[in-house]
Amino acid sequence: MIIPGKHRCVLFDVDGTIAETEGQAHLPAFNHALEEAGLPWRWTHADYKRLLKTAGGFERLLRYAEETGNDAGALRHLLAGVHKNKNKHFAEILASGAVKPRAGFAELIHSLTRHDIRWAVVTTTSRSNWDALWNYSLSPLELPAPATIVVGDDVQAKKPDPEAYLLALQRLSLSAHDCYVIEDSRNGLLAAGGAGLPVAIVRSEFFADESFEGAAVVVDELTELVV
Ligand code: XBP
Ligand code: MG
Repeated sequence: MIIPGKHRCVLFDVDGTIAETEGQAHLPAFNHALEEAGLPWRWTHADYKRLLKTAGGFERLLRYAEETGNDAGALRHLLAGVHKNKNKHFAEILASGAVKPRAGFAELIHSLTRHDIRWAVVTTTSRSNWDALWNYSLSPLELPAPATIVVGDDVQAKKPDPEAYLLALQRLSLSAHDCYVIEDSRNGLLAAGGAGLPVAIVRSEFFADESFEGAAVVVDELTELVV
């Protein structure tokens, strides 16, 4: 668990951890963008659960193209446009106020602040998606700003590669044993674990039944991590 006096920063994953953005915003935004591109693909909840094993929305589209027997290389340009449009629709959904942070998120940040523990963001989603979540869902909470924000645009390799976590440690000038990670997916656990960081898993809509072997603790809600 998070230990005041020992841990100096808690690194938060975004999608599924801070808010249930995958089901509430990314999935409907993908389907909207696919429709607007004139593609017949529509993703069900079950399709998306499987596709989420691939981190990165663009990479997810390429994988689906391959799986369905399409020439992913030939579709690259089209799918880059679909991905951009998906993120536009994602921001529109967030702007509507439909996506709230998970229960206990603000309480957890305030409890960390009381113990002089900072918080940071380590996600491989696009920068624009983090900005939308911050502007529309989180800024009304009046939280202290994150110590650093690492997004997908900052790295070459997305989770489960540890690059995003290693970059966060470098920016924070902290070592792995000074920090603690909260993630919701196996890819996130592998990424943080690969950087030598201890990880708490908070179960989320799409990843609740994944294997979390190696996690320090697995909880259902962020409230259980309040210090
Ligand atoms: C979450 C993801 C992201 C989002 C979509 O990454 O896999 O790809 O589903 O975001 P993390 P983009 O677990 O690091 O938050 O479309 O911007 O890639
Ligand atoms: Mg996640």
